[in-house]
Amino acid sequence: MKNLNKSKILVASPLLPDLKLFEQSLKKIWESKWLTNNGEFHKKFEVELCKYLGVKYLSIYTNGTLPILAALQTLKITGEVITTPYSFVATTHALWWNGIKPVFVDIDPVTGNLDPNKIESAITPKTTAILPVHVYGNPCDTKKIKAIADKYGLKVIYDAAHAFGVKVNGKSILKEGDLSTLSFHATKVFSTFEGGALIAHNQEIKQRIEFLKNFGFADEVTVVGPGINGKMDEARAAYGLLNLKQVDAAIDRRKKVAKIYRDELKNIHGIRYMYDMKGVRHNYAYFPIFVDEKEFGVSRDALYEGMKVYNVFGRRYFYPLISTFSTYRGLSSALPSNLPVATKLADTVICLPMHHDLSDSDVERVIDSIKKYYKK
Ligand code: T4K
Repeated sequence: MKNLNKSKILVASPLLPDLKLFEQSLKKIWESKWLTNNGEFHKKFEVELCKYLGVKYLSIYTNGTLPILAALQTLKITGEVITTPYSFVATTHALWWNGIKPVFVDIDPVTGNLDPNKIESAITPKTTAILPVHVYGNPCDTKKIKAIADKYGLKVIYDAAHAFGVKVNGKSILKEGDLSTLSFHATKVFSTFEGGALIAHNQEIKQRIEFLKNFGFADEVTVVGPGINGKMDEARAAYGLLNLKQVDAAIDRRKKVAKIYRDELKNIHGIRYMYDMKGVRHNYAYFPIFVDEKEFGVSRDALYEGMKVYNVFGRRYFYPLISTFSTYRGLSSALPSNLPVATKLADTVICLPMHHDLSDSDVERVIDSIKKYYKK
């Protein structure tokens, strides 16, 4: 292959602001000697994020896992929560750390999201909430989920870690549910090294979130609840402010990469990919393909390992399923027979390299590395 022995192409690459501009921000932080605890950059970053995302109440966090933990605390969720096994393990761990029993429900094969038609049969008297994930940035069927939640009096918390900037018919997906969470990890569409956010819909809830994010302090001498330290520091808030200015261009480039992948892979039998959804402004956070071994010619794992020979490093997000990990596999809802669609997606998925920094020739090399194994 012509591209053999070239540099590594990784599944993700961080969105980096101009270093000189970041140095200027750091200089200001040095001069102010104010490093964390709701400083000027932090305040400004929250305001600008609200504007960009089209939401009213948002709290930034030091990573994307803490907002899920904090969302469950904020709404005082207990008992059982219905969730997806097809996600990053942080989603379910947040329930476990809160002493909540996860109840896994199967997913929709087209979007990879929790299948709303399977939720009702998993509801028990102990169910208090639903925790879906907009996986790969694909919006969940929020209408159906809301109808079920309203019928049974359940809360809905969306893990929107992948859904930065995603809109449905012009409306931010983050406005759905009772609360939504974001991740700004280095591998995400929008990044602050590590970081995240919790999105609320009214001032009262936002205030509770603020207390809980700062150890429960309401003032110097009053602790109103069992809070944690979820605060983001000034350096990362400054970094985020700079990245906000270039995230749209990054999403545009991702969209172009997705188009090339789709055009080039459409005639390869045994490779399925996901399509844009009607009325959705996607962010192209990931580009998953699903390998049908019989049609394609080699197994998913053979392709995954084989691509590495050409220095192309995809990832099998989300394999293994969360429900197969030792903490969860004893749960009755974790039985593979309860999760046939999720099991199939997990067993066949490869997320191809997808980021703003891929050149056309990088994308071509990824495609070549797949074609190399076609019908082998
Ligand atoms: N909910 C959902 C649905 C999530 O997907 C996640 C995180 C969370 C919640 C929790 O949010 P955080 O607490 O993480 O903010 C990565 C990320 O660590 C994780 O944030 C993400 N989901 C998950 C899907 O992917 P790994 O273990 O696959 O990352 P790693 O270190 O293997 O990196 C992946 C690729 O990115 C590598 O090929 C190298 C490249 N990379 C990585 C880093 C860290 C870079 O180019 N630069 C970097 O700085 O989990």
